Amino acid sequence: MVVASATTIRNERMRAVGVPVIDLSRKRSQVMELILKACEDYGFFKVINHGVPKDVVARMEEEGFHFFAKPASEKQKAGPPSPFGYGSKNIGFNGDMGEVEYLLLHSNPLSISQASNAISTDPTKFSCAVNEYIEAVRDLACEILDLIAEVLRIPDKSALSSLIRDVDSDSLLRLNHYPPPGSGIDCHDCNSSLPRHQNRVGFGEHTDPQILTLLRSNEVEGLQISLGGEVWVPVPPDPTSFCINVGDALQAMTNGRFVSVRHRAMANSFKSRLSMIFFGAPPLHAWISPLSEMVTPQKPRLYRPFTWAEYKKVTYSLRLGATRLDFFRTT
Ligand code: GA4
Repeated sequence: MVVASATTIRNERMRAVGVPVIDLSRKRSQVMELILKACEDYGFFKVINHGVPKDVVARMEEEGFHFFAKPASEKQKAGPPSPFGYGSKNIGFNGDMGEVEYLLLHSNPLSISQASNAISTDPTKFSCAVNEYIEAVRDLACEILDLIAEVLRIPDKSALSSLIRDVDSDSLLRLNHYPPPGSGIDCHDCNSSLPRHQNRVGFGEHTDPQILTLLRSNEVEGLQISLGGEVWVPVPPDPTSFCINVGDALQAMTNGRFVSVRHRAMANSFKSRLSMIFFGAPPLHAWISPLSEMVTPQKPRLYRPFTWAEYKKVTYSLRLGATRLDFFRTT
């Protein structure tokens, strides 16, 4: 008799019923358990009834589409994205490329207001939309992190959320625009056997370095999550929900109990895809280390303590798809 492993059962469940969808308006205790399971099994889930106002999302989306519709020469004026601003195709500093153009912004209001001048002809309107959006998604991220702290029985219920609430938090906002093929930023791999529109990697596979990521996209598909190997699960687009994923820092703090999910974005659609992604991060000087409640004689410490600044330095020295947490393992 062949006995299916827990991983096989988990993967089959995901393939059969899709990604976990958690209704945040349900009973708190139920929501907590569902989040725990999703973070342990996949490091990924969707939330509905999340409380982020529709008009806040709509204003941010409108600003995004307005910017990306500009001529390339106008958009370049808001670049390069080192560290913040407009970028096209180049991701990071080590040669990673994708069929994507983007705006990378720090969540700090001062940094947003400085960046806005080169991004919009109405910088006040742009920065208001960004600040409101960040405030709303940061609240949602904190609510989820408080539920996580509670379900993990961490005595300080704001131990996780306080890191991204901190005024010095290094949280980021990224707007990724994946234009349809033939729209100017197209680089087809001629050796590929796949039809022209089916193999365009918008943003290559990677994990997010931060604590928690909140992604909202328009009605165009593209996001996929990895179940290991070459098994990719498409996440159906749903503009009313947020996709949440565990980042490397949360994997380290939970001593590997939660998994930082590998994901990628394809740019195969004939429609423009716009995703708006909040990366909840600690301040640069904050220490990341497995929480004492997560370390037991049966589950010894997997990662050595490190500062967020140290982690970022390693992250930016490596390629997009690197498993950077391995550099911080104790064994
Ligand atoms: C992935 C998650 C975020 O988009 C990001 C990315 C960053 C960048 O685009 O500058 C990185 C990538 C991301 C991880 C590895 C490094 C850094 C590009 C890259 C090759 C803003 C982040 O924090 O890490």
